[in-house]
Amino acid sequence: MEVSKCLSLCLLLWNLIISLLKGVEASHRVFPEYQFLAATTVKQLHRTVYHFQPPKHWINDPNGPMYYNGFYHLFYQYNPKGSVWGNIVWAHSVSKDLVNWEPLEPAIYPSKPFDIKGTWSGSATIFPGDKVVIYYTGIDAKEKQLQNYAVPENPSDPYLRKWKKPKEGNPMVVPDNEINGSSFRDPTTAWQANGYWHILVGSRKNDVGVAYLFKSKDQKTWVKTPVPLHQVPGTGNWECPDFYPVSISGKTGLDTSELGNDVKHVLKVSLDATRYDYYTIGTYFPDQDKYVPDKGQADGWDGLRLDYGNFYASKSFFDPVKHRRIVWGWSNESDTKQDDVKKGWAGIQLIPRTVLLDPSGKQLVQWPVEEIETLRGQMIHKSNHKLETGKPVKLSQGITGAQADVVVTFSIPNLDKAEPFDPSWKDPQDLCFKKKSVQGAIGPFGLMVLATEKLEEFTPVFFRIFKAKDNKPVVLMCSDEEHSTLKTDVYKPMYGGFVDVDLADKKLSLRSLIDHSVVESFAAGGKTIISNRVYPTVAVFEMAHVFAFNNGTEPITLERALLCL
Ligand code: DQQ
Repeated sequence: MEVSKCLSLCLLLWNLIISLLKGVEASHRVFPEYQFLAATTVKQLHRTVYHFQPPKHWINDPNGPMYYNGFYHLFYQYNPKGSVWGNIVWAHSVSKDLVNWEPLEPAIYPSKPFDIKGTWSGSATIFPGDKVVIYYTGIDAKEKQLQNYAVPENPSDPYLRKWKKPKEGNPMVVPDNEINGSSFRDPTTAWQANGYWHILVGSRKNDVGVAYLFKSKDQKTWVKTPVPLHQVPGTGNWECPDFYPVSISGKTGLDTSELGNDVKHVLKVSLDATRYDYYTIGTYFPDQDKYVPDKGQADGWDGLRLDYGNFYASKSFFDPVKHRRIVWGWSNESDTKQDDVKKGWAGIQLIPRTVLLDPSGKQLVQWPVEEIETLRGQMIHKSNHKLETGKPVKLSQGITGAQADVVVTFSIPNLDKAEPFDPSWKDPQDLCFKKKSVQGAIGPFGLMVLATEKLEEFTPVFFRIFKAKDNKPVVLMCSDEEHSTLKTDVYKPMYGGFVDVDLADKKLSLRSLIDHSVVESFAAGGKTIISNRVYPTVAVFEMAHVFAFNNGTEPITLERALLCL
């Protein structure tokens, strides 16, 4: 074996071991004993109030989100028979506002030889003339993964309740000899360029993660290009690829087929081995069927992530009403399978986020859709509060912090005191670990959410600020689940990500969406995001509080805090 191949295989194995040690669940693991165990009761304690959840049972990937004929549609992977992964169908809900959802009957389920063992993830495309088509992965009787299509039975039904899988043209794409038929799935939304329609399908060639590119003139007969659109050695299987344009100068999202000088492209892949969503920003050359990440964009395990916490298998779509691109991501449970069966449910979709290119051009920024703000009721304001070392300040005076939208701005008077940053600290998650019990100069400071009065349980989301050799600040965002619950049998990771800000105004903002067992935190206007799934036992309902804290030696001011319920 060539040295480089051997090295990347070793890297893949090593990363797999790390993932397992970190508690990441292998994909598509079947728990036969629970798969058909329908829930008789549904436990409310950790159920969310304003996140997307069906009334019961298991959910995973968001599928085929779109806006069509007055409704937002969300399909998702669902087990109608139990609270673990299995028996997967495309469940379906519609909404007028992305907040209130109406459940409909499953849209796509195993019924044909080309999907008899499963209807897995995929995307929706609205072709010219308002022609809606869903591309999805079917599992055949031999467990081979095929790409199929489905169309509405009645396109003038705004609910698009019933879907058919036409005989003609199905299965749509079967794996050829080059393709690994057991890792070939999750077709993207189609886009048009150079007179052809294009889709990507995620896959791997041994340890090389691959996005195969298929082209079609008629949207039905697809031909694989000689070279994949993109591939990266050592990254393992690529699931749920997403490929879309972002505007360099604009503040609006772009339709999937948009091209031009003002456009960059984003390639997002969900890495099966780590269960995180990574992306690069780059240039798409439609005439060469090639995508090249920009210089400096790490391509793979060290790459940018849409979310540095519990978020996977995301999918975006263009909303023509508000001219925005919206991304949905799935957040898995991190309790035990037995807990999930007892709860009668597992999995949520995180709040949909608008996604734009950051003005730096180096990363994306995401922000909860504005509709979520219509849920705001009672508000509590606090301003100009000095956060003294070791003296947390309660923000949720007199109200519950179990479901809240918290927006805070910290100001950091003295950046000069920041500790030096060691350039060998490449991995933010490791750095959060390394500094776990270290009092810094600037930080840790941030929020403690889902916290009991006496802090027996709490989930901290916080910053540490360092100073690089050129005196530029390096901002680290962490979240440590160790004290999130008194329960001992749940996965309690430490998450971390760097936040690319220059702190010229000496201010750093944080927004946390708290909803009983989920906390989604957006730093610096959505440059870095960490989502947690946590299971407090005492910090629940009226007993859940929100604190601002500073455990660094240097003073921090809580300049503005807004807590809305
Ligand atoms: N989940 C689906 C697959 C996809 C994976 C099956 C990602 O199509 O690759 O439920 O979570």
